[in-house]
Amino acid sequence: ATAIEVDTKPIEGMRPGTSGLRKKVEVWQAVDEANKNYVENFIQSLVDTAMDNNEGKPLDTLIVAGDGRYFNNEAIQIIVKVLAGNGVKNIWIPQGGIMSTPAVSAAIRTLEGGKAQGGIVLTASHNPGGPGEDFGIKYNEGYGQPAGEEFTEALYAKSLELKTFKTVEDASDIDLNADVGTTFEITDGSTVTIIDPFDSYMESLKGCFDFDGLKKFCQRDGVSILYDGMHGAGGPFAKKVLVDEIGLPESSLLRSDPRIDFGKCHPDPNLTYAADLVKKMGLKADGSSEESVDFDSIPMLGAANDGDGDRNLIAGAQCFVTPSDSLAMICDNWEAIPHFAKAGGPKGVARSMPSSAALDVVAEARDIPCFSTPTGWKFFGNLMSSKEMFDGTDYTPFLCGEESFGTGSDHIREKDGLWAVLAWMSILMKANENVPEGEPLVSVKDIVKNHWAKYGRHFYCRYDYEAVESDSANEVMDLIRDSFVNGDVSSAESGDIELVGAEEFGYTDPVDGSTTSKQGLILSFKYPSGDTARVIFRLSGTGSAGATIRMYLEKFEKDQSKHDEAAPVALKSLADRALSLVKMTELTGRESPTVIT
Ligand code: VG1
Ligand code: CO
Repeated sequence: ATAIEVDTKPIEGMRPGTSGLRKKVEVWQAVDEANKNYVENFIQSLVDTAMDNNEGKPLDTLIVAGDGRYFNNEAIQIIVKVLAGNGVKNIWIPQGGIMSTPAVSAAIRTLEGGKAQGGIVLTASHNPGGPGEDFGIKYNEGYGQPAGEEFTEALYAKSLELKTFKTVEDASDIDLNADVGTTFEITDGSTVTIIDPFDSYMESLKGCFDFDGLKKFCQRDGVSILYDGMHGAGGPFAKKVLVDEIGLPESSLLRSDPRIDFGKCHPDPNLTYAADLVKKMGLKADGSSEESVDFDSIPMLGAANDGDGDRNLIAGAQCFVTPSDSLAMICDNWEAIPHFAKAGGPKGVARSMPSSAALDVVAEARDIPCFSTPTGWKFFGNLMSSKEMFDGTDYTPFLCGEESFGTGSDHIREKDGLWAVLAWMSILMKANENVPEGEPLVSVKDIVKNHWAKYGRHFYCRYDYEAVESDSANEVMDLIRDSFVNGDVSSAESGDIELVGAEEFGYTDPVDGSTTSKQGLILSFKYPSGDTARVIFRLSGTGSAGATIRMYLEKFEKDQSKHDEAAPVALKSLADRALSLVKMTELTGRESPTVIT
């Protein structure tokens, strides 16, 4: 085929958000004439930006893969042509077209010695897929990390000025199911190669965990695991790891075949959307226990991953582990994870600002440097790659996480759903090391309760108000900013729980000094008892229509006798107080949140 240049018009609205650009699939499909060449325009802007960062030269090697949602394969075919038109020499596509986001990150880092300069990932992550639902594209750079804001802003600027895109003429479609190693010559200078989706990722996980030990542990009486793939891209990877390698029975896997519409489910692994798994773990949707179920009949560990396999939900029998707690507990139990144990513990840990301070408490006790970053995995990349910031040695393992069910380490540069599952399996294995055969095993619940007893509990939950009209959402944010951050907290209407502080979070990257502002409005409260709490308001950057307001609630409780309450109950009065202060119902018309996680 031959490369050609085609005239096009700029299309508004291509500014990537927290993690790539997400739109209704019909926008990408250019159902409306106004969106003609939508995919081509976006990819051309992306390639132009990547070439600018490559001294203006065409890229040598790129990976293109997606989470398998509706329009995945059609988009791959279009993108291959645009990349070939732009002279990208090697285009690597996984067999079947599907890879989880963490697997793409791993492949960028290590496949053929880390030859890929980046990866184009077709996913809208935890957003639903199928006609009428979401499709998305994001870009990961050379270390496997999501492109930062400098890149995405440059891409956006280019998209507004685009006059032409490059593609090829008379090229036939690639057979995505061809054998691994098959090559397709698109133009003289551009070849597609079908790669193995699993290799690099398996290698990176094996470097983190003791697979042989886990295999033995899983044969013990009383050890059983349930994994819910939510019909996303994580399923086939879970099968490889949990069944083929670790030897768990196939019945450990639920919904692990990828489907274009995720079986019509919302592939977001939380208490609401992973309802079946949550029930099987003896839990109710508010995270409290279903006491009528016999504890011993419930699997030891339950886990779910999202559409692109980078998020995780962790639960034990009758015990939901909040993501913020999970992160703190993984940190405190680093001895159980070879990747950390080899270095005498993680050299640093980080969490997104709205995640709870449970991690900070552990990091302080264990003398590990701890960072708080804006929301989105791209902000962890620099910290994870900076050896100099720590002890300068080559091996500087790092642990990161977000309250939004994202956990991972520096083995790759994305959050990693299966990594979190293996981390918890490893913690359970270590906790049961000295428990004799026939004795009751240490459960997730035991580990969680002991942790709280030692460090205190950070009650945590998040209210999401989805698809709010953008103007009303902005009014809520402006009210907080004007009245409390720039105004005076003492002007707040009085109430039982006193508003004592307000600030807007901004971040300066400690590695490259880049700054990011307006990353969340933080309200600090004081109870009559003297207890303190905080509530954060943020607008989501991953939606595809209207605005989503997130309200994050957190309250620390040292007193062990109060640890058994369900989080939404413990935080109800704080939530009511904050909602009334920000006039949520008045400004948005919403009486209650869309989901509470
Ligand atoms: C959300 C989460 C954020 C996460 C992002 C991408 O962003 O809050 O923590 O990194 O999704 O996750 P926002 O801007 O909507 O709050 V994924 O699994 O959707 O790539
Ligand atoms: Co995701």
